[in-house]
Amino acid sequence: MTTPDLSSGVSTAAAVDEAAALATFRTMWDQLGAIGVHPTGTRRYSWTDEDAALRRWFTDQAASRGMTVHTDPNGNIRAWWGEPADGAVATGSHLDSVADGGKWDGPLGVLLGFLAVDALAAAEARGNLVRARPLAVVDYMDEEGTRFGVACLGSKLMSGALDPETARALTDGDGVTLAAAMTAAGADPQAIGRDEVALAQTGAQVEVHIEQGKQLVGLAAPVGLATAIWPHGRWEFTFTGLADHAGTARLADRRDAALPFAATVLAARGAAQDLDARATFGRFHVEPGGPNVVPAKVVALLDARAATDAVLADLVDRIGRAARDAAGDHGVEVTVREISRAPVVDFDEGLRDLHGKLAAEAGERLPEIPTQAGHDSGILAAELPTSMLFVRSPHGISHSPLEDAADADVLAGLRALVRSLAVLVAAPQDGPPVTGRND
Ligand code: HGY
Ligand code: MN
Ligand code: MN
Repeated sequence: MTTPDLSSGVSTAAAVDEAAALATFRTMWDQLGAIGVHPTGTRRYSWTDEDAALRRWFTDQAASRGMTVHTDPNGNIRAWWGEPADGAVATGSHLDSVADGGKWDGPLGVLLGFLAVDALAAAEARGNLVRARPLAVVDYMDEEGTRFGVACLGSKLMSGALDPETARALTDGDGVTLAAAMTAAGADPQAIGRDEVALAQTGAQVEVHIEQGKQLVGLAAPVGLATAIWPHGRWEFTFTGLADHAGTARLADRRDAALPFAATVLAARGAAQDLDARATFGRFHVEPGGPNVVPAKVVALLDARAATDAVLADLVDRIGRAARDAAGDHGVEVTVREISRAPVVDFDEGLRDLHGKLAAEAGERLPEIPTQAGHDSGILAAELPTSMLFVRSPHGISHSPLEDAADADVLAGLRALVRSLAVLVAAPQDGPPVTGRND
């Protein structure tokens, strides 16, 4: 395993004017905060008016830095510092959100990507950085999967992990397909799919993200380095019973679809507890949905995650069995359908080694931590070297308006990003920006 030469003045190339960076961060933050933010939380969903506003904000940020913007066929948008070329370095994250989410999950990585360009451009102007390859700040399309149910849509399409035909047919809560939503937004759904150009142009990717837990609080560290992502996925459970009168139908005669669903929610919690895993039914709907009608149908999405692929399989199997048993007890039918599944991800050892060495040289701590959250960098790890830097979240709460980060921790994340990008963009063009992939 090798990493780029660190002997050539990384500290001068990676110097950050922290007061200026913080001022810029606040301005960008305020502009972004005007888009899709409601009293109950952030709602930024793919291919909506808010999504278009986010893209305009991104384009304006790029233009103000003299960067050119390209949107790839999968709707991922890149701001280029330098001419697009194979083997470029990428950073960034996503601007979409969960339903009534926070402001940090995703945007932090995009904002710090632009701030990193500011710092590196200043270093170049001082003569402290000789850039050998371009840098792209990326906003990946629909990371959360809030609208169409499948997470990391942009990176899964880009890498070929999701079949384009399947993707085009995904529907939102109103029955609008991804294809129709893209068309309405002026994009071409027929062009989606594995993108050899974007893959070749992404020589390595470093993503900064808010930590979505309390590991860094426990470690008293402002920034951490991701080691691995737990395997995870989504499964649709459909319970089908029979509608009847909520007053006159005798209990013994009912085929109430909500009953086995309720039992399955509890069983999922028990199985997750037993296996030290996670299982959540966060989205479900009841049909016909009348207050005085026995539920005829419940359609529910299970989000399940575990430390290994085998434990995840066991977890989903246990929950499926519990659903079938409970359905049988209540005269209800149940079907289980896998919507998506991502295997375990081990982030690139060459990049991890680079981040660790640079942190040590700078005298800063960079503890290594695994995560249970999914990310575009996890999807792309199957194709190219990727890594993730996590910024401490003071309460550990995420996918909630309570998401937060302290200024000092944001700046620590920026320093960690800039010193790594300074090395990567200076890496000679006759090879990859970093070697030591996990293959
Ligand atoms: O759901 C996730 O793990 C991520 O935050 N998209
Ligand atoms: Mn998220
Ligand atoms: Mn995220």
